[in-house]
Amino acid sequence: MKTEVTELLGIEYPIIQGGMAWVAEYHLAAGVSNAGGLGLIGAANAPAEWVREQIREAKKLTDKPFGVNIMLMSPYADEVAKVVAEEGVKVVTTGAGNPEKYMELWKNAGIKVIPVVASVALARRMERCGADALVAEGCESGGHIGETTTMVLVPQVVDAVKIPVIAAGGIADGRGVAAAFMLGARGVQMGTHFVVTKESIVHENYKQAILKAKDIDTRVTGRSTGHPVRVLRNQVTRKYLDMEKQGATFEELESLTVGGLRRAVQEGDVTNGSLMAGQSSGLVKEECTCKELIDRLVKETDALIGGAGFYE
Ligand code: TUI
Repeated sequence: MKTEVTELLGIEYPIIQGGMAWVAEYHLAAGVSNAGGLGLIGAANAPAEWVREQIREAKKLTDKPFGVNIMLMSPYADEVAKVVAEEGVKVVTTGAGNPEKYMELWKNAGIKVIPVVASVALARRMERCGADALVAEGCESGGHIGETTTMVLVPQVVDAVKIPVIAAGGIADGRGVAAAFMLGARGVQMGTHFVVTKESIVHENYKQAILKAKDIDTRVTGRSTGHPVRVLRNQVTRKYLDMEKQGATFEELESLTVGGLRRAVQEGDVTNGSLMAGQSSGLVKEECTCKELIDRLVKETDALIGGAGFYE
């Protein structure tokens, strides 16, 4: 599965792990990188020194390239942007914003920069300011999402830019990977299935909730506030969506979900916590190691399109 993305990043398979808040810490990132993909540490809303520590711990577990995802709405984004350059991180992905102001710093540090985009407009802008590749993330994804599905976003982004495009959103098996290649992607990013791996430190209750979820079990909260977030439905999403319908304010809605992702990940609070997960939850059937998952994805994809010239 040699593609422009494996060449660019110096990895074996063009499979990237999403930079999920609270979930994507160094054990998972190293697990994915050691299995031949690209693991990511999710900086999320964490302070820069936490990110520095995570980078140093990941380096102890793997000699392979790994990256850091910077969530641009974080109050610590400026400091984290400097830490990744200081620590010699090879790859940065960004989410939830426009990383333009950091581009020069990262390029000067030799970092490969891969912004996550949910629109053609931002894709074009990122190419112009020097991005090495893009993740085009459809709204099937978990967490903070855009408006457009993977099926229609990916080919439009592919048509709009010359740099390689990595597809994300709704991909959890070899059929999804093969489909992404046919849409013109040169790699995939997956989050939800990596939550349910042996290396993932996520609470067992959260993993079980993804394993049990069916096709219709996610909800998007926050459309009314301009911060749409896809999560598994539970007691708190029911209340949240009711309150949204009744015109609750941003502050009232925030008070329902503040700290909810941490409670779900660390304490296993699946009733009142925020279980960010994509629509691919319904495709996730069992927990396995990162290596088992990546080996299976490669085998399934090869059986579908190996030799058909889609990787080039
Ligand atoms: O960033 C993500 N997914 C995330 S970030 C996150 S942390 C969070 N926690 C609680 C509430 C809200 C967020 C959880 N999941 N994916 C990448 C992504 N980026 N999806 C959509 C976007 C995006 C949206 C608008 C990127 C840029 C943008 O506009 C930027 C601009 O200036 O046009």
